[in-house]
Amino acid sequence: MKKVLTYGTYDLLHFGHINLLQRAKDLGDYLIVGLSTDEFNKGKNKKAYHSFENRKMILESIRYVDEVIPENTWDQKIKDVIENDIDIFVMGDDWEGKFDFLKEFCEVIYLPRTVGISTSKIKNDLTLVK
Ligand code: C2G
Repeated sequence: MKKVLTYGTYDLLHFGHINLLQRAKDLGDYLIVGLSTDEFNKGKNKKAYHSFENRKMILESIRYVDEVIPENTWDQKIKDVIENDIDIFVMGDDWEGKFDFLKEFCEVIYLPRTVGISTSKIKNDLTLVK
């Protein structure tokens, strides 16, 4: 069984997220998502609209996602790759090169981001709605 791992905040879920998850799952048989906790997001200067528990429940309902684990720190990835016996690590290419240190442990693939959508765009556009 080929296991795939990716990470993210996945707040205000949109089609860019789904495109990433679908392509990640297509690379293997089992997809694990490391979901950023609310605490970890503070370090990313991100404040998710939905709590970790609600973002986790939403992700777990997606057909491409097989398991969701918490992302608490930047440096848990090697441990996660080893402990979960991961074959392929996947991220959108806004992270191109940032996780190449994982190449020692698994394949690393950066997938093209979906253009024209992001959680911050959604938030911004909503402030413009009368
Ligand atoms: N993404 C995408 N296209 C978009 C928006 C997002 O492909 N239009 C991808 C991102 O590249 C990422 C995933 O969807 O792979 C989740 O995006 P975010 O929730 O914004 O994740 P991020 O805050 O980048 O967290 O340790 C890594 C971090 O946790 C990544």
